[in-house]
This record gives sequence, structure tokens and C-alpha cells, in this order.
Amino acid sequence: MPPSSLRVVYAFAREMHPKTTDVFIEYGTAGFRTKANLLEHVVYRMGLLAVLRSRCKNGRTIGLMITASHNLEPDNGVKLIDPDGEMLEQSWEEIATRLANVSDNDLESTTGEIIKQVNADMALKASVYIGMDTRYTSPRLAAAAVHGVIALKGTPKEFGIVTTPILHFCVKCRNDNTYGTPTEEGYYEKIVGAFKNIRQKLPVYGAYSTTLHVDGANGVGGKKLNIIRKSLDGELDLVLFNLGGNGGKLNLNCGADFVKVSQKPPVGMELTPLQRVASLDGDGDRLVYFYMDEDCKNMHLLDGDRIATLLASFIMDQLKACGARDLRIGLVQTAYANGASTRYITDDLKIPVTCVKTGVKHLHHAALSYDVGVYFEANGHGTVVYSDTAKSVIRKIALDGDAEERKAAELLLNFIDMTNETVGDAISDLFMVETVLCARGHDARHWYNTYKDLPCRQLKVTVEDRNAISTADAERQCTSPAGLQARIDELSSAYDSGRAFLSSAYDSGRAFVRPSGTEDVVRVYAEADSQHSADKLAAEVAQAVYDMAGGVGDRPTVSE
Ligand code: 16G
Ligand code: MG
Repeated sequence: MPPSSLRVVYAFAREMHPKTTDVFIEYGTAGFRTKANLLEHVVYRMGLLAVLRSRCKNGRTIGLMITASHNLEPDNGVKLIDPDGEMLEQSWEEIATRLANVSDNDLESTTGEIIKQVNADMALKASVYIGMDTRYTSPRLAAAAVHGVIALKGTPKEFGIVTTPILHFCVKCRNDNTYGTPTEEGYYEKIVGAFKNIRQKLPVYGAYSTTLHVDGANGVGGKKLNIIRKSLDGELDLVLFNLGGNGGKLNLNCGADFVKVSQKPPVGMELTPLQRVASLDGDGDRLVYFYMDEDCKNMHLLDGDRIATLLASFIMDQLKACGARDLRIGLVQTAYANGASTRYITDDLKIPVTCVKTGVKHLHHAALSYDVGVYFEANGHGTVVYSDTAKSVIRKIALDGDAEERKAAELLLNFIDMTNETVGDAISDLFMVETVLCARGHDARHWYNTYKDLPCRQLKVTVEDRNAISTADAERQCTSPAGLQARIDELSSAYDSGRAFLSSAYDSGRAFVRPSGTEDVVRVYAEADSQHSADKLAAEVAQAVYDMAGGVGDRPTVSE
């Protein structure tokens, strides 16, 4: 394409998607995210960028998802998906930020400069898959994305309302047809089909019940489960709540993030004692479980750490049963992982653990270094990835092994098919959890009792500039402002960890701080041997952040 045709980029932008704000916006942990009315020009420009990315990848398909995940309804966001269904390569985040922030007048020249910088061959075809969540602002933003793609002569394909993981799956399938069919139906066929295959062979026994209550966060994930529900042939009886009707607002006092952070059950649900409940987030890429005790007073949370340990232990058992002992299984967590889960995984399951920075891309990347990499953030985002070697070893055993080995290998192959390996996926994760619980004849209490979580608390503090906080060692150490880490150490050492059995290094409470990638706040996490101590330590550390890193507004308090 000759440079003169870039003029259309400018004309489209000025006439249809003008930049109406000077507020600087950054491609953060999960793309751009802010108030929906500040995003139209950003999404248009991401349409442009997706085309360039596709051309740099030899015309392979790129994804563009409109969502603000677990944020409330007035927000929205956009993120790009790379050809293998993974998050956009980090080096392009800066380019995305630059393109999103230039003035309309400079858009044409900046686009030209970026084309040169990334060496995009404008003669190549380009393909962009576009999906959106259920927000009322999403269709307008999706239209802006389509315009951006067309302005640079790419081919957009719209998927309408889908979960984020469904779009990741379709992008992967489009670029690698051995993975599946790049449609929503193709996703159901593979993931739900594999679940039904396994479950038809598993007897329902013990304490496991096929009834599962689901909190859909009034978002897209619940709606998709409502479609799936009808095809489950009684293998799982889904009772769905918070599907977006009856005035229920997206993510408001419900959904995985609310349940995890507030440690409270969602509104809009019938709470039944001991009933297993799965809670999804607004775009269907996070999952946590919980149940209420006998008198429906206390909630017991089964978060991403619990899902990770459940899946890892099951997969490890199957690998042993099929004799694939050489395959290396590993687990990836972040600093938010409950210390008790890390101890259980390392000491009891004897599975190696890697700790990385927050954000799916970091976990995903680290998990790829194992033959079987299980990764989960405590907030419920995670999946399992299998190396090509792992898949071929298991396939071979399914053909050549003895009867017992073949059985385990076949189960594992179905388990792999049920997994959305591209990204954390609430629907796929839910089917995996249900499979493991069913195979073990366990209810939520058995699962909960595998180990005891340490009480923890999260808080947020507003400061003048959250980037004044920098961290190292997978966010477990704060390197600036000077003196803050020493203060955190001093505060933590006044508490017991409940982990004294490990070594003296674990005697104290634990706390860390990090700037959020999605909100203009500093996050604080604390863990200690009692809820009271965890709350107190979190409040003290939050106060230290407020005092030493330029706190603004109200002083931090324990309740979020
Ligand atoms: C985004 C990330 C999630 C991370 C969260 C942290 C993706 C797809 N999602 O939701 O992994 O846990 O941000 O948010 O990467 P924070 O930086 O505001 O704490
Ligand atoms: Mg999400």
C-alpha cells in the first residue's frame, strides 16, 4: 500500500472516531481499560495496529477483544491477541500506547512511522477476529475496531458477543487447524464434547453431586453456560444465577472478582448450605468456587490456588497411572498465591513451583517451560498447557500401553481436549474441576479440607503517582520509594505466619505492595496466622504506602 493511502486512516479517524480527550492511556496488564466514553479512538487505532501485527506475522490472524473484564459497567477496554491465541507480545505494548495517544493530526504520520519501525509488508493480506463482551458500549467500540481494520485494508471478522477465551481459542484454531474449528460451535464441540466423553465413562459416586450452582456475574460467561447447559445430557445440572436479567448489573456485588476480594457470596443467588457454587467474572476468563457452611453464615472460598492444586494433583496421578513418569509437571503462581497453597504443592504434592509477576502473560510464558505447566493466579485466572512432547508421549501410551495405562492416557487426552490452552477460561476450568471432583467422589468440603489457607487481606491505596512504587523478585520486594521495603519487613516481622513449621524464613507474616496495572491505585496484600492479624498488617502496610509514596484522599482503611 503506497503511503498516500494512509490518508484514509486520518480521514476515518477525524470524521468518525476522533480523539476527544488528552488523558494519557497505557496498554497495561490486560490491554487498555478505562471509562468507555474515552475509548472509541483507542479501539479504532487498535484496529489499525491489529492489521499491522497480522502483516508482521505473515498474514496470520490476530484477535481484538472489547472488554473490561471484571470492571463495572461504565468501563470498557480493548486487548489484542497474538496468532497462537496468547496475549500481545510485550514489545508491541509500547507501540500500542504510542498509537493510542497521538493526536488525530499526527495519526497519519505516526502510522507511517510504525509501519517502518515494525517493517510491516503492506502488500500482504491481514486478518483480524473481533469479539466483545455484553456491555452496552461494546457494539459501538466493535464498529470502531472494524473501521480501523478496513482503513488499512485488512479483513475483519466479527464474532459478536463471546467470552474472551472463546476469541483466543478461535484465533488459535484459525492459525493452527489441528487445534480445532475457529467458531463458537467449534469451541463447544471440542471443550464440551471432551467433558461429556469423560463423564460418560465416570460413575457418579461418593459425596459428589452433579448439581452445580453458578454465578454468571451478569456477564457473557453465564449466558454461554446457559447455551451449553442444554446439551449436557444430565452429566452436570447447572443452576444458573446472575445472567444479566432482573436488573442485575455486570460485576456489581457479584462475579469472581467480587467474591475473591470481598470474601463474600455474590448477591442475586439462592444460598443453600454446603452447595458447590462456581463464580465467573464478567468476560468469562476467571473462575472461583465457594460454598456456605451448614447455617449459611460463613463462606468458604476455593480460589485459583485451590483450582491449581486440584488440577495439578489429578494430572500428576494420571501421568503416574499411564507410566509417563518422565514428563515434567510444574506449577506457576504469583505473589498473591496463599502461602499455604505453595507449601502444600511443594511439600505434599512434590511439584516444583515458579513464582512470577502478576499478569497472565507472565504465568503463561513460565508454564510453557514444563511438559505440563499448570498456572493460576489466586484470582481464578489460569489454565494448563501441554508441550508437544507431552501430547505425543500420552498419545503413544493410549495406543501401546497396557489396559490400565491406556485407560489413564485416554482420560488425559480428553482432559487435554477439554482445556483451553490459549488462556485462562472459566468455562473450560469449570469442566475440569467438575471432572476431578467427580472422579474422586468429592464434594466442596473434601476439596476445601485438602489444606488450610492462611488468612489474608487485600487493600488498595490511592497515591499521586502509582509508578513511584517499583518492585523486584516477582513483585515480592519493593525497590522504591527508598525505605518502604524495610518498613514492610519490620511490620511483617511483628506477626506470626502460621507457617513456622517450614523454616525461620517463614516465621513472620507476609506482605507486599505493587502498582496496579488496571486501576490507578497501589495494591497491598498481607497474610498472617489469623484474620485479625492479616487485616491489621494490611492496614499498617497501606498506611506506610500512604505516608511514604505520596498518598492522596482518604487514609486507607481495612474495608475495601
Ligand atoms: C488483569 C490480568 C490479570 C491480573 C490483573 C491484575 C490478564 C488477562 N489479566 O486482569 O492477570 O491478575 O489484571 O490487576 O492479564 P491489577 O494489576 O489491577 O492488580
Ligand atoms: Mg476477566
